[in-house]
Amino acid sequence: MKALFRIAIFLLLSLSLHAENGHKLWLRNTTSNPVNVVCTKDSPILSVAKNELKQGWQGESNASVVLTIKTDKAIVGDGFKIVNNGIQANTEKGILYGVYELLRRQQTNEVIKEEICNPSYQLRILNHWDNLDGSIERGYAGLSIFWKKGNDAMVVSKNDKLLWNEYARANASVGINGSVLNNVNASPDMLRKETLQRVKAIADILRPYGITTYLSVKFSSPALIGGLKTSDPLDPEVIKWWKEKTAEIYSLIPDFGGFLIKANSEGQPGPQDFGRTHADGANMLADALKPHGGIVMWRAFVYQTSGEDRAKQAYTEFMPFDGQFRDNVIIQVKNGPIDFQPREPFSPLFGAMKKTPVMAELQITQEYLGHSVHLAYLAPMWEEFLQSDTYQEGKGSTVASCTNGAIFKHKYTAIAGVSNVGLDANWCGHLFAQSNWYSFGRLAWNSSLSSEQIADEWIKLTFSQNTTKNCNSIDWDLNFLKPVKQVMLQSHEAIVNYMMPLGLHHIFAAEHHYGPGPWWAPKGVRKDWTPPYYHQADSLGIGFDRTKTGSNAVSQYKEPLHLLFEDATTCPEAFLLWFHHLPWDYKMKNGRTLWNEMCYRYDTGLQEVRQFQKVWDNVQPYIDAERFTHVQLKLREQSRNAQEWKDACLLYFQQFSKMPIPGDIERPLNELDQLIEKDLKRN
Ligand code: GCW
Repeated sequence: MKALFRIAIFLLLSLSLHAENGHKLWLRNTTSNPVNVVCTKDSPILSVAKNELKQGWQGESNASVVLTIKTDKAIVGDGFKIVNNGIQANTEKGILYGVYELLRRQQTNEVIKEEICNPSYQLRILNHWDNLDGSIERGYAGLSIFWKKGNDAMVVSKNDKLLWNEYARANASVGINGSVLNNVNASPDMLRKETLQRVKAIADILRPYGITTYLSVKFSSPALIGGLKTSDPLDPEVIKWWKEKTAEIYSLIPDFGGFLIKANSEGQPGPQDFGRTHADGANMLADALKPHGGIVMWRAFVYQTSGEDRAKQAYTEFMPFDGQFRDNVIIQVKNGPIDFQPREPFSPLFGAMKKTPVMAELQITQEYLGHSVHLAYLAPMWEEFLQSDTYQEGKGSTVASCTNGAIFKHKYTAIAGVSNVGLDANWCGHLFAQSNWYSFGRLAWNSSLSSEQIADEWIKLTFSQNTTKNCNSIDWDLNFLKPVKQVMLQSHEAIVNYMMPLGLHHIFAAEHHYGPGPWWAPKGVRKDWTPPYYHQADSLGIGFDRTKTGSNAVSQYKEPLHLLFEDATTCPEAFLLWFHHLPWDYKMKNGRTLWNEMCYRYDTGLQEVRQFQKVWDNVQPYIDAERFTHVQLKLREQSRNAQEWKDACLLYFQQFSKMPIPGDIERPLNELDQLIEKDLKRN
């Protein structure tokens, strides 16, 4: 019996050792050649760099790789230079990033030539919306890797350390150099002594990978945990409390990065509660951080129940303060003016705030893009955003160049991504969601990379062809890389098509932000949280009029964009119903009516996902069984969801359009009332 038991354990163990559960992310080279690393200096960061070279060297056996820290004006910040026998940089972090770049090029068979690589943004930061009880707001990959509930919540285990180490390594490998460890809907308990001890433990593990630790803080902390009567930012006691708290943090974490704040937004406290302004609040915290070299990232995600179009409010509220912030305050602005919708035009604050550094907040976690069920490669969406021309300083004033220091010279340049990482074995819930973590890092490092190149790299690193038996590289490129890349590149647009084509937005059912709910408008819920507020469908037509006959949000954009968006005939069709309310029989550029075009778009989205299923089934011979099945099942669910999106939206809007669904597309399969009922039950 005992022997049998042992054999069973052995079999289980060896199975789990070979399990391909995606935990290794894009860092999966298994064999390496011997290499001689030459570096005269030593430090924790340099040790990581040396080890990575030894573990991952794919170049000539016994080659010498020289790591040199030497000031060179052409190298900026933590940039580096690939030289013929190694890496040169101004800083240790530069060496680390150079090493990862070198190894990546070896693994993906890219050219390795003398070249300087400088980062687009100095600060490349992940925002974790992780709560102290271990749950994650808008997280779809399990519980938090940082926090947990229970009596041992603050105990740092061996496993914790191992995981944080792996997490740090993954970030460093793509150039991410900062992590905000907790939710912007922050608990005041974050700043308690016991919690800060755990923050210190995390920071100690992240540091050798060049990652700076930041925290989200609650504005009312002085009153909530400091025993003060107020949290008024101009009150001397409050100012003192923040100074002392900040000093306490720095005594534990000398290289602490600073605070991220959501204030006077969605019920969070802020300076306005005391009759003060965003500038008063941000500057008070900035003054506390300044002596230690820390920064404040103050979010501009604000909208009140004032009745003003939600899309206009951040601009209205923040523009008057341009130039009034300390130089260590950065205004953090979501890519679009509403809220991470499948597609939005860029927020008009980009390029408009000229005297204050502005950083973009992207959402890596798929809150509005099918959670971790739908395959959504997000780099094309971010590329579209970063390359959008704001025209603020003339043609070519792209969002990227307005935020990366190319146009406006501020002390800091930064970009943030809301993380999709959790305790799931594969970190991100969906295997392909890993590509979004990867892409965020790559774009933060180099905002001009194309989404195609990033997809190419990620596929090569993640599904290394070496693991595929009996397959040569031409075969692999043609029959795996190419079709899978095509699916990735098409995936975001497919979702836009079956969820919210032509500029429609926020028509999700309820709070989960997952399934369709153009009908959803329960009594008592804020109007600007309900879909009818956004789609405005009625017997006359559909869409949100943001022209001068409507909310005039178009006026927040600089010419020639203002006039371009104002006129339905010049407005890009991708944003048509974002800016216009148009009749159902409005004539599109291709001659179809608006209603017919909507029908075709919804159907196209669905057909695209059905196509993705076929592509994936065809690549089965090139991939391990576990990852194959994982994606296959997800795609099946996505197809069913896409069908529901199409049916729900077309049948619902048809009640207003009173027009038939064009005869050549597949008929709906679901009944509208059943979809509504299903949605009600779910909530
Ligand atoms: O997108 C919305 C989310 C909230 C989130 C908020 C924000 C963290 O639905 O869950 O809260 O935005 O960005 O502050």
